Amino acid sequence: MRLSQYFLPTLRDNPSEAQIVSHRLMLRAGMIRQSSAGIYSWLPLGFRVLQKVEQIVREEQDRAGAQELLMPTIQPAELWKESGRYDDYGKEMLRITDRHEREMLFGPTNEELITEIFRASVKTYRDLPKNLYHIQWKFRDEVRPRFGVMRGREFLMKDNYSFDVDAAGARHSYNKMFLAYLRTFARMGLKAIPMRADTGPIGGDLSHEFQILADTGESAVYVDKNFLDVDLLNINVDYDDREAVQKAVDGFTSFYAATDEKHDTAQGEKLGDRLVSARGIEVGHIFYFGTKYSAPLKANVAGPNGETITVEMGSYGIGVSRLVGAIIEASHDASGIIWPDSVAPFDIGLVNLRSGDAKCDAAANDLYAKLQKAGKAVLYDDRGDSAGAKFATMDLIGLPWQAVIGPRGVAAGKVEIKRRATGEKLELATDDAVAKLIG
Ligand code: 5CA
Repeated sequence: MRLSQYFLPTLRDNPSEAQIVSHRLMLRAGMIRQSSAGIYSWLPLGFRVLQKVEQIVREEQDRAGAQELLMPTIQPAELWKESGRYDDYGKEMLRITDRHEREMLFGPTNEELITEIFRASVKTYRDLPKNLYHIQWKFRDEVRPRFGVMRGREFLMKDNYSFDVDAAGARHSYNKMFLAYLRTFARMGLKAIPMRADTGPIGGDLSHEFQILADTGESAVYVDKNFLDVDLLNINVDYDDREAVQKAVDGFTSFYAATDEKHDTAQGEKLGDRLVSARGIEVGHIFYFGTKYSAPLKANVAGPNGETITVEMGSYGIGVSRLVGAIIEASHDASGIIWPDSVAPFDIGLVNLRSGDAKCDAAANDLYAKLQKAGKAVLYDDRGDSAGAKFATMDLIGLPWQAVIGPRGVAAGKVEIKRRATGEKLELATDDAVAKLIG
């Protein structure tokens, strides 16, 4: 993509409304634009990152045996009356009346709707277990939307729902999601810490939140320092092996980690100076709530002896749009964003220091073509701006690699490449630079 043609409305100055670094950088890098409080448009650069994050979430869900579907954003109020949550949910729920005076709502979550889909078609224990997910926009009329996409009113969530015949099966479904979550966040370069948590309006008695440590986090959290050294990138448990999965989960939960509401001061004190008290950003939350929805909504199946079994359920959420902000909170410096390779909007930023100069243009066009041919996503700054402005833009938008073409390098047949994360620079012959950049 040539930057001269790309829609990248960057800002030079810090927008005064943004209180935290990820919000500031998302606005300055032209990733999002607010349309009303807590509601954002995703501009091309931001949308590419959102899609990358979504795809990692999708791959890890699929790997763990969940199946993707897509439910609507607008739901009928009747279902929520059946579960008893219509009144409980209060003002956070956006209630809508259609032209026929039917009560509808913009879904804040989907337990009711998925349970209705399930009960309409699954009638026997033989069809279980099932785990269904979607990635869909939610609306919660938060009292205090803030921090950009971190606490929005409209936000993108991956939510899935497991259905099992018994508690042991449901526990296995929960455990698989637990491990899938650790893998998901690790692939985005994040260390997400599973913490025992409150269940709030979703309900149930077993629940973990996945928290990223960051000073700007909304939750106070406590964690055993030793957890921070645990390798989360190489979790390779056979998801069908119930015992192995349980053992792995037991291993991760053996470290003390709790949110404020669940913090046990006595247990914390036992850790001595191993206890880290910090702030956290909740990027995921999983729940096992048994028959809380399946009982009132009558999601029953026939058992082996014709008996009626009310299915055991769990639900599992990931804040997909929030993650984009959380990744920036975890990975930035004074000059801008530093994208982990796995979620970067483009792999390489190509800077032509003297656009319009025949030799520089030829060298830049050649490198651009070669990198694209090798399957790399390249953002090519072919504009007539000053070198300083071009470097500042590249640092701000945080692509993992920068490749710089200038008159001096062209004369010597060289390209300078820079790794954004470390600042390390190498001057290489064009073919060596291509080899390095395509990895
Ligand atoms: N039904 C359950 C699980 S599917 C549920 O709704 N859980 S939740 O309320 O914890 O939300 C799941 C995730 O969505 C949270 O962990 C958080 O990362 C994200 N999230 C929740 N509220 C917001 C919000 N207002 N803005 C951005 N992300 C949010």
